[in-house]
Amino acid sequence: MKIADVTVQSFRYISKTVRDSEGHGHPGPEHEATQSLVTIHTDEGVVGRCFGHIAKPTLENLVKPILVGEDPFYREKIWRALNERQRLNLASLVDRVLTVVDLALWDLAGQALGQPVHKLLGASRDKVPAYASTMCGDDLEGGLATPEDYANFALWCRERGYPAFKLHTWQPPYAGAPNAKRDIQACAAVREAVGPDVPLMLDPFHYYSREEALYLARELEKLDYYWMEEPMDEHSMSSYIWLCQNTLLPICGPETAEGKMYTRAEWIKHGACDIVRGGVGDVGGITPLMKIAHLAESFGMRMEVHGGGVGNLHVLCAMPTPGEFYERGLLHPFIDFDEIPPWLNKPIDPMDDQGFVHISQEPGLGMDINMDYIRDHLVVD
Ligand code: LLH
Ligand code: MG
Repeated sequence: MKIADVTVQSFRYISKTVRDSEGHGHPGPEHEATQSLVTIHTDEGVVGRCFGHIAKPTLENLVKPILVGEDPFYREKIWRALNERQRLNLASLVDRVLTVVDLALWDLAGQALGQPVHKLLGASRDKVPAYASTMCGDDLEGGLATPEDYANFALWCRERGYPAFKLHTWQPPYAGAPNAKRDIQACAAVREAVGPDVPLMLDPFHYYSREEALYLARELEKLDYYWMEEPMDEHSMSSYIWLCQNTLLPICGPETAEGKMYTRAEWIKHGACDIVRGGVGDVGGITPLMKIAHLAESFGMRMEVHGGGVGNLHVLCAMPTPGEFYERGLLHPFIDFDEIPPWLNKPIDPMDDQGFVHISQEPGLGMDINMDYIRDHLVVD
């Protein structure tokens, strides 16, 4: 089997999420937005698909020359070629392109073999407990504007079945943000509301100073939080080593630092995290994320997966050691996260009332795509 072509279809949909000036998502007025579907075609008619975008020049000049004519089962070879080609093309061949290609190749393999991806990886489970992961704080009345709002929303999430809860607190451009004391007020209000037994996590402003991060950590120790992630710029690994040495609170990272499995190896080796982190979108796909999972296993360390989506769910169902939670969100009191997007016929991460997300047993990534919707809403360039 050989790869014959790679195509990108962009289509319109109505979004209820808006981005603030720093790029964080919040509920907002309905507006038109675009989504894309990447398809890898083979000479035998089998295809692999993944949602995500590849810009036309990157597709034509970098992706297709590496993929077309190649055996689609040679995922390692293809991933390595893309990884090497990034060096002189950092602005266009971004990690997210590697992610979408790698996920589409895993989907293709599953379609060809009639097996779901987590079973091709070596399955370890078929369901994963989720945690409710909030959007960042805002100033919307009844939204996530006050510590009490977080507490009320945590109670709602517990009712919905979520066994654990993570706060993303306030970030610029919101007035008064960042403010470590206010973050702790929200964390304390949530702990007070849900009681001592619910695992709670904090993901605050990502550019606090060492002293502010340590203040947060020491207060969260008192509130018996389960972990904190990314309170400082992750490019300063020394700051994270320092933080880990000064607190008993588990520090989870790196999340957004570039460098794929190489960066995660350095963080583990230097004691910059207690729980290692990565998601398919951060590290370039399922192929490198499984390497990080095995790295974590080899060091007797936990890995917590960043973000939701089918790729992360398959990795979570194939990880040898926990990976305790699936990050479900980002959630907000004004948004119905269980609403199925129009380009899918079924949800990709259905959660039961016990808080378990169940993986699809259909071949490949297991997405039930509404191709009619996509065809009817194509953006023609
Ligand atoms: O900054 C944000 O909007 C969130 O932190 C977001 O990146 C989210 O994906 C995250 O960090 N989850 O853990
Ligand atoms: Mg995070």
